[in-house]
Amino acid sequence: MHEQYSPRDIEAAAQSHWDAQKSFVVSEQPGKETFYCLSMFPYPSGKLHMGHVRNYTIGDVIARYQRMQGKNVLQPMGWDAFGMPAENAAMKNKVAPAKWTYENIDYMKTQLKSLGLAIDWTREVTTCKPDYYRWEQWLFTKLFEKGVIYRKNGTVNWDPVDQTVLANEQVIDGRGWRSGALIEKREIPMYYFKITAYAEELLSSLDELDGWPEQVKTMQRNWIGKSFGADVVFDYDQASVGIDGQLKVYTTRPDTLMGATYVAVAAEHPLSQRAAESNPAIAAFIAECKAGSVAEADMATMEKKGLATGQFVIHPLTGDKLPVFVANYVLWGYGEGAVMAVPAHDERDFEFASKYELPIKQVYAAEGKDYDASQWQDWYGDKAGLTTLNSGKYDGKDFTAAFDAIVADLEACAHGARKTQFRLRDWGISRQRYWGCPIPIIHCDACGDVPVPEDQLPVVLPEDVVPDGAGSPLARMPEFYSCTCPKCGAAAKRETDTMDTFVESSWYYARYASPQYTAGMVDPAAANHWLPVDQYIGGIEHAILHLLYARFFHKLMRDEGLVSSNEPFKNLLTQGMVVAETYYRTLDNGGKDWFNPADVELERDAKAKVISAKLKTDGLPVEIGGTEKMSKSKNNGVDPQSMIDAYGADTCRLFMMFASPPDMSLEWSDSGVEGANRFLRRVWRLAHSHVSGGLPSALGKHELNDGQKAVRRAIHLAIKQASSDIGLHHKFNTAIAQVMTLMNVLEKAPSETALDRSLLHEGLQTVALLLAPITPHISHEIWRSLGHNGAIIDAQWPQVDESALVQDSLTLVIQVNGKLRGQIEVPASASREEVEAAARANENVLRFTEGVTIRKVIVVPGKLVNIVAN
Ligand code: ANZ
Ligand code: ZN
Repeated sequence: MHEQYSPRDIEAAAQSHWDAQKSFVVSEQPGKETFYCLSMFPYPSGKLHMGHVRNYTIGDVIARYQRMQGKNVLQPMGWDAFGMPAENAAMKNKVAPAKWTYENIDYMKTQLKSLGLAIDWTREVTTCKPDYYRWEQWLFTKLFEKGVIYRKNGTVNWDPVDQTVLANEQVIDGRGWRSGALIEKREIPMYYFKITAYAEELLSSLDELDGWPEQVKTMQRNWIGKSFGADVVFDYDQASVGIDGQLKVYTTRPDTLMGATYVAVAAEHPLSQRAAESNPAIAAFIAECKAGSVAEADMATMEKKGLATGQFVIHPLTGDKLPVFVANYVLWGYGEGAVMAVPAHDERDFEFASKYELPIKQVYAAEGKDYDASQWQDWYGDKAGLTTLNSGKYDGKDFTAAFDAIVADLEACAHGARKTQFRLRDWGISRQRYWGCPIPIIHCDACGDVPVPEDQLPVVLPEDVVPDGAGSPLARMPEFYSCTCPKCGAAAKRETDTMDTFVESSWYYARYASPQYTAGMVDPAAANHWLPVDQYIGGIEHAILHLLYARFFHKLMRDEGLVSSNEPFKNLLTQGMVVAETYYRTLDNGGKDWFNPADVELERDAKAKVISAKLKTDGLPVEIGGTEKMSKSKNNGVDPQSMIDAYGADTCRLFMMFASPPDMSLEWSDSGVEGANRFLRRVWRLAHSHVSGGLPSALGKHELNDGQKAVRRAIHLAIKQASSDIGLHHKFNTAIAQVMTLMNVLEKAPSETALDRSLLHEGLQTVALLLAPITPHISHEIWRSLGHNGAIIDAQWPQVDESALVQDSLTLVIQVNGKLRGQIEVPASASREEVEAAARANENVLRFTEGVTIRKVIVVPGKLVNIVAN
């Protein structure tokens, strides 16, 4: 063991040991308990960022800990390699997305390796490679034949200048991100996964996921959005509409039907279309609605607008005539594309009715409360404790009674019916982009859409193409799209759209079980051996779509007989963000110029509080902008590589795990990193000075003196606490704090006698073992130096010796009426009565209770005694 802690050397040595031993290559071992630990795979954007490092370190700590529990641990890694950034980089640098992607993968792989992750690299999966996506295409053809995938028209953002379809995030304030042109909505044929057929199961099986954060399950539930309501049918007013007919609306609040004062329909609704024929203002309004983004978030915040169509419909219960409006807040893709508006009790209707001065009719009241339009929220949402009014025969009812009575009457006159529906839409997966998995369909004039036969898969994406931003290059490559129909042999055209990249990330976790399998998507035996994933770790930003799609795919694969479980991820850990301070100067135009923390020097007061900041290059002040998620836009990212290069992977890992619990945000701090490094140097120094005195004999059943007992107790207390912190709660930060406490004890412990040295040996061994999942390299080296032949990677997690925890005597704090009045020493085995008696006999207690009566004695075992007296 060298005197100096040199991470570069010991990390290289540990990593080559693991490589040579193939330490992390796993295979199925019947009878041995498995643990599948998976971190969300990265998009190969160029280099690792701090969020990746945090994610993969958390996963690695869990994987290594589980291995030390004696389990057969699978921890794989791969690349979510299709996607838009590669196309953008291609346009900018004139290099093919494939080349850019593969180069990034090479570099990022060396970065991941330098972190010392316990990954089975023989299972690496790269989603842009044909051996992966061919199985995605295979499943697509199967599902297409089953009708689980179908084709229909969908709405996309169309950039009329670039002549291309844009993703939602490429539309900024209604304009194309490159061209600046106003975006139009267009209807084009697309392929859809019928995820709605699984809506009920996706919802109900959330209840089985005990190992998922409640918050994530709630987000999924809301996204699936099961609602209980009714369809309500309004007859057309023949005179104003011009024809006989019926308008159907979906409502979750049929109980408020008596408060409906108008109806509103979407721009695409037949009633709007009909009105537009004779009314140019309506036609113009409809055109305006069709422009703009299709993103749902924008729909929620935009200003409510509409026009009266001049049409009326008949209220099914009162016979009143209600005006029909066309309104931009009514979505065509939801319910019936029409709403009965109840402005007194619905936020959107209230905003609309107030703007257009439409009647607002209150149909609910709380006892003793008058309706106040400015406080209408009181009447919306919270239905508990309200009763109906202004509702004729339905007056005086609570929500459920009003709901049931009104729906019963609607059903009786065939003008409505109870209905449950989901907010979840089918998943449109067609993308008019080049760098994605080709959709395996051939269009034949005679036979229609024909799935590519299995023996012609994969449909290979050419990799040497440089896109130019003007539509999909595949659509301009006859060598790609010209083909013959597999059914009739006539000339046909291959589909040139590619799949949403969420498709690849929906099943990669299953492919890892048998990544080289050539006879199918997964080898069912291997998949069922490893799945479901025991621990999945990733960012909260994937709480909805990725996790929902992966859960959906798991059920699709189950129904194909490929896996036998119902859910892919048993336990989920959503890690917090990595945040850092931001610094800026305000520019003349009001914009901000952001400076990287590395380029800023801080001035601190005596209490180390930052009082000002200046730029290193010019020495002039910069503003402090507060902590934010590390991002390019705020220029507050810290490159993990610079930290690894400067301090080594172990320091980096230790800092990440110590700075905060994994599900909380982690604030970057240079001093925190330095502190982590200092601690590792202390560990090293103690280990070095210990082993340079020669290795002691093993600790036998010796008589320990009181001081030695205290040391041994500290060792086993650290084991006990760290085991529950890591194993039960994933609180790596407090586990590390336990090791730090132990180190304080060990550094002060005497090392004169052989027994002292044996005890220190046990202590250092424990430090190495407890730190092994977190800082595996330094643990590897110290373990070796402590005289072990086997590597620490094959060692078991340490066991608590309960006898070492037993204390002969305890020191208890004594309070009188909550105020500290002294301490007593009692035998550890003392009963509650004995403790109380000792406390009452204490001279301070006697002094402070003189002249008053002791009313109560509260004993908190092991901690304190409080005497209540007055
Ligand atoms: C009357 C009413 C009264 C409503 C009230 C709400 C509160 P969720 O819960 O998301 O399922 N709605 C129905 N179809 C719509 C569409 N195509 N575009 C916009 N809004 C639509 O939403 C159901 C509610 O959303 C329905 O219940 C309807 O407004 C509205 F005090 O009907 B409600
Ligand atoms: Zn054909």
